[in-house]
Amino acid sequence: MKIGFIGLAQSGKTTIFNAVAPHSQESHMGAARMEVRRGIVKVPDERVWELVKIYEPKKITFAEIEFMDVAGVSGKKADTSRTEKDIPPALREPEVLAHVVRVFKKEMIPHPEGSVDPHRDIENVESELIFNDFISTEARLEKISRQARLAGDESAKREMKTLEKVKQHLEAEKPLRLLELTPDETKIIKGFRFLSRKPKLLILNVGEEDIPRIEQINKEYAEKYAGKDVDVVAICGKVQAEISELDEEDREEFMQDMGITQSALDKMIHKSFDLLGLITYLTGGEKEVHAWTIPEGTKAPQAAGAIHNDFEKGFIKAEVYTYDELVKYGSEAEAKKHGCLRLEGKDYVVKDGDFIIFRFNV
Ligand SMILES: Nc1nc2c(ncn2[C@@H]2O[C@H](COP(=O)(O)OP(=O)(O)OP(=O)(O)O)[C@@H](O)[C@H]2O)c(=O)[nH]1
Ligand SMILES: [Mg+2]
Repeated sequence: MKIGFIGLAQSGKTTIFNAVAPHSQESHMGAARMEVRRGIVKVPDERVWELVKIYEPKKITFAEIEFMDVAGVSGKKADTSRTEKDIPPALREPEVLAHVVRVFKKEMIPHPEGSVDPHRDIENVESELIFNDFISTEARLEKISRQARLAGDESAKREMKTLEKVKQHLEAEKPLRLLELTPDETKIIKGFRFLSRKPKLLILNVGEEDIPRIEQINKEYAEKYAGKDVDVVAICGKVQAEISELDEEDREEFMQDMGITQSALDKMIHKSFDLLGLITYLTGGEKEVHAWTIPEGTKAPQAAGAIHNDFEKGFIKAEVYTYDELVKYGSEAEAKKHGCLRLEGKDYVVKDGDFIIFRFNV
């Protein structure tokens, strides 16, 4: 999974990126020549450590998330001279757009709009995403309308029809997250990677002085903005960056002193998993304990496919324990004795926290 930080200049994107992904690399993107920093982070998961105690494996593999410091927005929406080429390609890459919103005051640090106004910025960036999608849609429509007319190309006609629907929605200044599409239409527009269709996480970057009120602020904004494919997380980027530089032991104490209950990384990962409808199942043995990420609703054979194609193709059955029961009894054998082993077939929908042994045939 990829999470991309976007937001206005000086809103704290890099500060927060550094806090959650301290070991990152810089890379340059082709045409737009925009610098994008990337950092891969292991998804913290207590369950993995508990399984490690049981199996003492040679290898431990956590789920991973890639964070990207993309920037890429200006908060200027209807810039009529903008064309498809001005939209940074890196914006298309992430599955979740994390919009860093400046809430911290700090007069010394300039704001591109001359004043701190989080609600204005949230609306402007949303409008910009919508406008960018509008540009992409128009550009594509122009290109294929000729094709549809001249060659009587059926698939071009279908695409046009869907894009007209998309365009109308965007003209009404609504994000594509809110547009109902049929499975066919969804397939047609998938390749465009529309920006206003991506789940969005509003990251409220609050000042140090607001930490005591952070839950309250989170709630206020969530009431206004959270909804279909949008969620809100309030954090203090500056303090989170300081926390990330501390040793494990000092970290806990510092967080307690500051009145911070959960790290920014935990909050963001948790909400992003929810936005994308992702869950985790676990496998384990002497060789390896491994956390696997799959979309909610995935059936056993496809879940097995996350490990290897052959597991999916040759799927016979899944032996499933819940994580809780396995840890409670301390071993597969004990859990089995207590009747906790389930044999599941190809229609079984895998649950978050399932511990699975796949039986397959190749
Ligand atoms: N007081 C305070 N300052 C912050 C906070 N977050 C970021 N800053 C400061 O704001 C300034 C801009 O932060 P950056 O993280 O560089 O912002 P950015 O969004 O990456 O900026 P650009 O890459 O230039 O667009 C820096 O001086 C940070 O120290 C915060 O939570 N509190
Ligand atoms: Mg930056």
